[in-house]
Parts: sequence; structure tokens; C-alpha cells
Amino acid sequence: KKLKFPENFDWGTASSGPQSEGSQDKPHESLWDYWYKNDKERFYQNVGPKITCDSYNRYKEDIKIMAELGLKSFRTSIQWTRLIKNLETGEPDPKAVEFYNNYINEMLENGIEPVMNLFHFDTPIELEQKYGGFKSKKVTELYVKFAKTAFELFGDRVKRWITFNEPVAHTKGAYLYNFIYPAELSTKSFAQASYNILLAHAGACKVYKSLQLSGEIGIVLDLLPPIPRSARSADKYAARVADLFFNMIFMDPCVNGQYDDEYLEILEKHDCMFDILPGEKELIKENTVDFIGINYYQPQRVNAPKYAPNVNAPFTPNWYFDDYEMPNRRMNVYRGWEIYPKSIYDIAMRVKNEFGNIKWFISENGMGVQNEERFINKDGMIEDDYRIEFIKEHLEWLHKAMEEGSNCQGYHLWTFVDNWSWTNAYKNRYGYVSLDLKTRNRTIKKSGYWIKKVIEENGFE
Ligand code: BGP
Repeated sequence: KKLKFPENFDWGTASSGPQSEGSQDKPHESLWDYWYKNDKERFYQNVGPKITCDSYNRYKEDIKIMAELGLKSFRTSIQWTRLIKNLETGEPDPKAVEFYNNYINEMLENGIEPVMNLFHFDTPIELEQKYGGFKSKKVTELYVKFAKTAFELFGDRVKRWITFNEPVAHTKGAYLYNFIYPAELSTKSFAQASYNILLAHAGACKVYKSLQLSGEIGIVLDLLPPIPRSARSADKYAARVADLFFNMIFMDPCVNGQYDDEYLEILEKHDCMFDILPGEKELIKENTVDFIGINYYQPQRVNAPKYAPNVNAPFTPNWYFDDYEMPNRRMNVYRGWEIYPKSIYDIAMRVKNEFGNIKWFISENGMGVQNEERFINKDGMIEDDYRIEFIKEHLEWLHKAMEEGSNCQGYHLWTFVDNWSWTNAYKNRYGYVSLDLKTRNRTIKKSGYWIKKVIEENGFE
């Protein structure tokens, strides 16, 4: 059976500044640049974000291939550490303004809509060291200045803005699970920094609206649908708490304008409640998003914790749930993540039923694969049939949800050109286009040609 997508369905791809541009010419270091310089051991194979895809110099090549594949939009991010020269005032760096102007104009001239994100885990290190990053509301303020500068400079041409990518992945990594600087373990810091990011987001939305630029603003959230191990109430409650901490923590206030009380009650109970100042509740309530981007890779399978928590140790959300590895689950054998396309449908229906059927799109979905060179054919092309299959299955479930009324506007694969990853450098490749690490040359994969045809036909068999 042939699946047809709506006329204006947005077929795009996603990347981020710090994972694709390289750090050349930036007036400031991000926490990644700094960490890499000072603690290389943390980085997979000691490879850092210095060069990545070198899109800072090669963006024209990228955009040419995007146009060739018929892609309609591209999400990347404006790096705070590149655009802003004076972090305290938000004054831009002229060289960066020129670069982003060229980048954006090149997209537009090639019929690609730029979707611009303002934060992809890349706080300027000075703001981490001086103020403690987003634990401090000072950094919230400075982020809003940066956002304002970006809107004023590029808002005449960029019509779709994203304030943050996966904010909870950032705060989880920094304050609960040790993989983002400063890797300081504290649930209180997690809750405060998450809240301050929410304020930064709402503040940016407010400024954006006040500039009356005729575009839209939203946020990108990584929703990991927690699936309880059994129908036992203890397992269901475990899934509920995982959902509150890692999904609803941003989904509720960004879309519905307020937190779920149960999340706040759990924080209170463990003495992890964040500081709220007068006016902030209203700011959040009055600045809900125009749309949501959802990143979906895999579900989170949870059960009630096996052991009672050690109440003398500091509280963590894992007091309430354990992740478990479901036997016989379908795995991406090339990366180690579960493949479970049905969750994309469940997410879509949840957005419809619980979030007022707000406009949304898949802002990331994709399959990371190691050593893709082994799939190169005699013409030098990677035959990534596994990726085509992966995308197809996810699109089928997405399509079903759309037929049932879900307001999904598009699908962006992570990623376009294989890029650098925080967790695994260049090990897991995700792109429609491969990157040669020696020459930085780009070669379209089989999946790239496949998506080109899907876009032309606006569907597939
Ligand atoms: C998402 C991030 C991306 C990207 C992707 C793939 O969570 O938004 O930046 O890295 O995951 O994950 P990984 O690089 O860990 O394989």
C-alpha cells in the first residue's frame, strides 16, 4: 500500500552548530571546547569538537546536497559562543554575524527553510565558571539577551525558532548522570537548572513575540515514553515518575503553561524544590509555545526499584524507578539502542489527546551505526538499507497517527551529514550523507537517494 503525506509535509534534517561547524573563529569556548582541552580522557577516543564536519567552511556544499535531495528544511543551531562577543551585553561578533547571514541566505537561495535553534548543550564556559551555568538566574537573563540579538539579526528571514534542544538531556547530563560539564551530582541543582532553563525559554518567547517578526517559536523536547515492565501498580508508578521528571518537566509548562503538581510535590518531599520569584509563574503561563519539536529514538523501559533507597544518601529520581533491559527487545545491533517504532505513534496520540493537539513535528529520529564503511558498494556508496527500513517503519506509525488526527507537520532525520557526537565522537553515524574523516568529503548514502524519491512522491510504498 502506498502511504501519502500531506501536500506541505516538511521533509527535513537536523544537526547542531557545535556538532557540525567546528570551533574555528569563535570568540568564546563552550563547555565542550573547554572540557575537551582539559579532560580529553572523557571524550570517546579522545576526539573533540574542534573540526566536526567543518561546515563553518563547507556549508555551501552541505546546502547544495540538501537541495539536490529535495529537502525542504534544515535545523541547525546558532552557537552562543560564536554569535555573542560580549556575553554580558549580548553584543554580537561581526564575523559571526557575517557567517550566519551567509549560511541562512544560502539556505534560502536554495529553497531550504532554516530552522534555527539557540541552544544545543553548549553553554559558554565562562558562564559556567563565573555563575554556575543555568543554576543561576543571571545566566537565564544573559541567554535572553543572546536570543534577542539573534532574533533581531536574523528574524526577518528565519521563521521557525527553537529556544532549546532537549533541555532535560542537558540538565540530566550535568547534574544527575555525569556526562555533561560540570558533572556535579545533585537533584536540587537538576531541578533549579531545569527551572531556570524554562524561564530562559519563556523569556525568549516573550521577547520574540514583542518583536512582531511574523514567525513562530517553540522548543525541542526528547520524549522517552516510559513503558512499565508490568501492569503492577508499582511498575506503573515507576513509569509515571520517570515521565514527570524527564518528559513532562518541560512538556507541561511549555505547552500547558504550568507544571504537574505531582512533580513539585516530589521535589518538596525530598527538599529539592527550586526558587521561584514573583512574576515567574505568569511569565511561564503567558508564553507557551507555538509548536513542539519532538526527538524520538527509543522508549525507556522501567520498573519499580528492586531495593529500597538509601535514605541517608542524597535523593535522586532513581529512588522511584529503575531502567531495565527487556528480554527479546528489538535492538539496533549497530549501536545498542532499542528499536521500537510504535512509540512514535503513542507520542503523537498523546500530543493530540493531552496537549490540545498542538502543532508539532519529529525534530529528530534516526539510527546510529558503527563502521558503516563495511557497507560501501563498488561505486563508493554506503548501502544503508537498515536505515531506510528504520525510517520507513517510523514513518508508517507516524502516518497512522496523522490519519487519526495528530497534528504532525514534518519529519527531520538526525542527521544530514554524519557529525560529531558528545558521547561517541564519530563512532555512530546517523546521516543521509557520509563524512570522510580524512578529507571531510561528503558522499550521499543510499538512504539519501531513497528520501529524495520519497520527497518527490510525497510518500512511499
Ligand atoms: C540527541 C541529540 C543529538 C545527537 C543524537 C544522537 O539526543 O540532540 O545532539 O547527538 O541524540 O545521539 P548520540 O550522539 O549519543 O548517538
